[in-house]
Amino acid sequence: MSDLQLVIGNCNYSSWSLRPWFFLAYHGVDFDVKRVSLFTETMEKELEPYFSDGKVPVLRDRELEIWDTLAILEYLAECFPELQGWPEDVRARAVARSVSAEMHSSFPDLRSEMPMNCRRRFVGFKPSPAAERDIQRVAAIWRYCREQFGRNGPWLFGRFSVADCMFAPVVMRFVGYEIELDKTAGRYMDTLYNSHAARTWVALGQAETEVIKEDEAPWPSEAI
Ligand SMILES: N[C@@H](CCC(=O)N[C@@H](CS)C(=O)NCC(=O)O)C(=O)O
Repeated sequence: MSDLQLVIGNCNYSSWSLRPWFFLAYHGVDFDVKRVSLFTETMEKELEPYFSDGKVPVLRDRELEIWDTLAILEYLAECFPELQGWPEDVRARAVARSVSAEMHSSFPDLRSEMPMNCRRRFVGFKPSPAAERDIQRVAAIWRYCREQFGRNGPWLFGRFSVADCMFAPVVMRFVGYEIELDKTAGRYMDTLYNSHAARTWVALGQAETEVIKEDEAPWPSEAI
């Protein structure tokens, strides 16, 4: 049993859960997972012992509980300095925090129109103008980070960082809703989606059988 326990929701749907899980899985950190089935009768009971107000993800480090994605990622970056959760350069780090905070607090139309659904392809999906604006903003962020700070590797800031974890669910969405992007953003998506951690998460989602009706976009889709 590990000192670290991460409480997550359904891998297929829980975009917030993916973020800290991705950090731990990418780095091969030893941690236990407690998975709860979102929006079921058992969910409330299972989350009762936690202080997080009925939401996932939650991280437990022995007796300490941390909730809310960005706070969990900040904590992990501090606990494992050797993993360099944030870029080393102060300017890159400031921008990494800006884009991570923007991801945490913005893109309402993208979120509501394109719920994460790792095991399906929404063929022919057409975003509304508002969601299209969110999509273009995300693509611009990826281009900006890659062009300004991405020289030392294929991730947003070269090396893998918390910022990549924050955008992982958006990559899942863009793949699922078949969103076409420019070359730079497209290459970044390939890097993330083809990483071992992302492939593992998608496989976990595919193996799940629960269907959350409210999280299914009203578009024709195909299973992958
Ligand atoms: N801002 C929170 C959002 C967490 C959140 O909304 N999680 C969803 C699952 S993806 C949840 O637990 N929903 C259950 C509910 O709202 O009752 C974070 O960053 O962790």
